[in-house]
Amino acid sequence: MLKKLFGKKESTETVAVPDAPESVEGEAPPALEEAGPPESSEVPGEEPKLKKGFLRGAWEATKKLALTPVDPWFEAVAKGLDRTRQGLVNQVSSLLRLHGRIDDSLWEELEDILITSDVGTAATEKIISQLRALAKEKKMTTADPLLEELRGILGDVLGYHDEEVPTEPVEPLNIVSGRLNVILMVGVNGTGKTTTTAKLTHRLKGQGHRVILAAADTFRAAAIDQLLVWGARLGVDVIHQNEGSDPAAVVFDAVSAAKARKADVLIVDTAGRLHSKVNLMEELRKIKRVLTREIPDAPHEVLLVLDATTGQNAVNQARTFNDVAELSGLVLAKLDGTAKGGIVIAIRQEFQIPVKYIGLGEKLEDLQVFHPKPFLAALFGESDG
Ligand SMILES: Nc1nc2c(ncn2[C@@H]2O[C@H](COP(=O)(O)OP(=O)(O)OP(=O)(O)O)[C@@H](O)[C@H]2O)c(=O)[nH]1
Ligand SMILES: [Mg+2]
Repeated sequence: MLKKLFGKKESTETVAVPDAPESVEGEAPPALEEAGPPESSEVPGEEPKLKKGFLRGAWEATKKLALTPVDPWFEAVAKGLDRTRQGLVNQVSSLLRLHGRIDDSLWEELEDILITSDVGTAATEKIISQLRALAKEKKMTTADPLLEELRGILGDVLGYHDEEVPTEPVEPLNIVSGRLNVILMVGVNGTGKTTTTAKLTHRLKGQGHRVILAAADTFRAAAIDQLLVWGARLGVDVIHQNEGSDPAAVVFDAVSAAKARKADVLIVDTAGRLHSKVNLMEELRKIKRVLTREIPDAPHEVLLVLDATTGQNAVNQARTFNDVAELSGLVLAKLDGTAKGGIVIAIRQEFQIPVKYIGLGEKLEDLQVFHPKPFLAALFGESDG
């Protein structure tokens, strides 16, 4: 969709995301474009002060868009995880049914399904050994009951214990009223940082927060424009400088602007690549230093956005970023684009850092709070958990 919004500009400048997988790059434009005429409340009423030219065109384009109705939490997660349900749980369930007996070849085939669904070797080993122990302990003769046991074990790995589960998503962010809350979005290129920034802004605005964005990805002019377009569409200010400028300087400006405009939340969109030879991690440290100098307890959240379709790479990225950036949470974007949503299980097994959100599509509404209950319900094809 953004590519379409960028229209002419894209033909002269590369805005493609190099590492984004084919399935996502080639995806149909989001429903925003397909939808009919907007209802007046769905497009920010106040026209922003945009310079003429491409951004003006992009703003005009947003006027034609309408937001699709928001699915309730469980349904939205179920829709987004449809491919994983088919790829993981349906496969396991057929295997157990068709195989019938519990023997070594069953464990091998089960292991294959888990590994190919990106559950990861550590979690797979744990799951198989626990299943084997349970099968022995309960003297199981047929494989069928293992599905229910698998659900229980996945629940343990995901941290689901039967404590009371909210029926509505509760925002998992460290946001305190009466202060400027700063959220730093990090991740390698193409994982979904900017889109997640827009989706998060949409959520927080919907809860009445005053949000400001900082375009600290100065690597490409198109990256700045991308955020400006989202900002125009969401009706929030985007603090930006020119392509190639120092991201830390943008952040400094953004903090001043956010304080002056009495914003509740400042979300900083950062680059996945840099112009200079400066190490990405060094750059992030510098951004963090500026933030902490201006607001001692900032950033209040450091969210690493991972592309769920990249499997083991996502696990490695989480490791690398966590070493330098003191992550407060993970966002697993593009879960809708893969049958390998088992990556959530691998990540949960491997890291103490919570998965706070999951990205389930390209539309503003497609960011959902991660909670094991709707996640498991979606995986096991249950309507309400
Ligand atoms: N299907 C799907 N696509 C997504 C999701 N999140 C992001 N995308 C798409 O992934 C592509 C890259 O997203 P961006 O938000 O530009 O990624 P980025 O991390 O900001 O990329 P750079 O700025 O180049 O580092 C875009 O085409 C997005 O629409 C998601 O949850 N599901
Ligand atoms: Mg970006």
